[in-house]
Amino acid sequence: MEVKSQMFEKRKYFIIGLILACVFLLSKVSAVDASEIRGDLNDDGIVNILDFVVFANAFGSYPTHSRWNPNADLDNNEIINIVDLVEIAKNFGKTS
Ligand SMILES: [Ca+2]
Ligand SMILES: [Ca+2]
Repeated sequence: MEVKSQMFEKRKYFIIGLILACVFLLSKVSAVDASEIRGDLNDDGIVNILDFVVFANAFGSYPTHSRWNPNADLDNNEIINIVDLVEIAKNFGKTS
């Protein structure tokens, strides 16, 4: 059970990394016009890898879940999923 859980965690982070790489590359060719930084989950003024760590910890959670983080729910649909990840990736590297 424990080994299975660890394998799931590793696979989850691998998939998130793969998606991030794809989205990051796609964001390089599309213009992003945002007046504020969406995706700065730790509120340090820049969207970087630390925000992805915050996101990864909340990934798959919902309001009553123990890992729920409302800051990571960028589309306010009460679940932390790939749509929220795309919003973070779009603003990767931006500063306030
Ligand atoms: Ca940040
Ligand atoms: Ca969401």
